[in-house]
Amino acid sequence: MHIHWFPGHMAKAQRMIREQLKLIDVVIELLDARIPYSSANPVISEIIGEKPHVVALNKIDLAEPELTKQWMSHFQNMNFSVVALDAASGNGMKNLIGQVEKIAGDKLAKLAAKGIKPRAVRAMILGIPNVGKSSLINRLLGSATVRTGDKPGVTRGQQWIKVGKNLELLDTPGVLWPKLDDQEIAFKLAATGAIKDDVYDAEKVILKLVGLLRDDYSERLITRYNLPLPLPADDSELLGLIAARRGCLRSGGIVDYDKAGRIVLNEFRSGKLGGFTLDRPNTELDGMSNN
Ligand SMILES: Nc1nc2c(ncn2[C@@H]2O[C@H](COP(=O)(O)OP(=O)(O)O)[C@@H](O)[C@H]2O)c(=O)[nH]1
Ligand SMILES: [Mg+2]
Repeated sequence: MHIHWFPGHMAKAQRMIREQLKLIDVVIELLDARIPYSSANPVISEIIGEKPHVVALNKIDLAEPELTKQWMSHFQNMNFSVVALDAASGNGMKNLIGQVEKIAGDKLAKLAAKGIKPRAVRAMILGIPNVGKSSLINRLLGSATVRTGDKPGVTRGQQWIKVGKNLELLDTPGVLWPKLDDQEIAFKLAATGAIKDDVYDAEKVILKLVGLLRDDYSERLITRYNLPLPLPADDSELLGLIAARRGCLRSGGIVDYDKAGRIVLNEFRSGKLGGFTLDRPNTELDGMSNN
């Protein structure tokens, strides 16, 4: 499951981001609202240091609203700026810009007090793959008035996007690696699509997902696939039932577990089975060393 992130890659990514952060006033840390703990980089606080940052919970349209609220309170209680986003539809964008400008305003006021001329606030987005960084940047590009040209210090080809009155956003996000060594987290990353489908054992992930749906969301499962009660305790057997309901059969009437599994995974990821939040603030709180 860990093929894409060698220690060398991580060191390089970290070095590049640290270099860019020198130019940045505010960091936007993008997390997946379905897994705010599991989608956080393991050393994010080390990378960001003292720099002000806004935690942005993205994909709220795919999460459970009640748990998103709890996560928001959790971050607020820790004195973080936090916003809820749906970068696909653009929901929450204004709020994000407002929060970034607000916390950057404090910093600019300090600079002004030292006699430094007022200037636009510079922000950059950090997050693990697939969390929605490009979607967010495209959204903000849509509302941008000017794309400012290349400036010294920024890698060639990178630009500042002028968003709103006083905000400039680096048009290239910092790509962070996810937490790699915890199998429970790896499962959540795979199930939500943060880890590419070809680098994990799909069968295992799907069976575990089916089990999770049975244990914690049985009503949705029963309704969606019109399943008879009681649900089998065995995950494969349950997947077999779903396969039968969806007509997933190979020639000769052999159950196509693979096809049924992909249907469940896709419907889980796309919201057809409802919203899911797999990390709970109460449970994950102790592990939240990074935020
Ligand atoms: N439902 C939903 N999908 C999103 C949201 N933000 C991004 N996506 C989708 O998530 C996938 C990964 O997004 P992308 O911006 O490429 O992520 P990146 O790897 O961090 O740049 C794409 O299929 C997006 O359409 C969101 O808020 N809601
Ligand atoms: Mg991207």
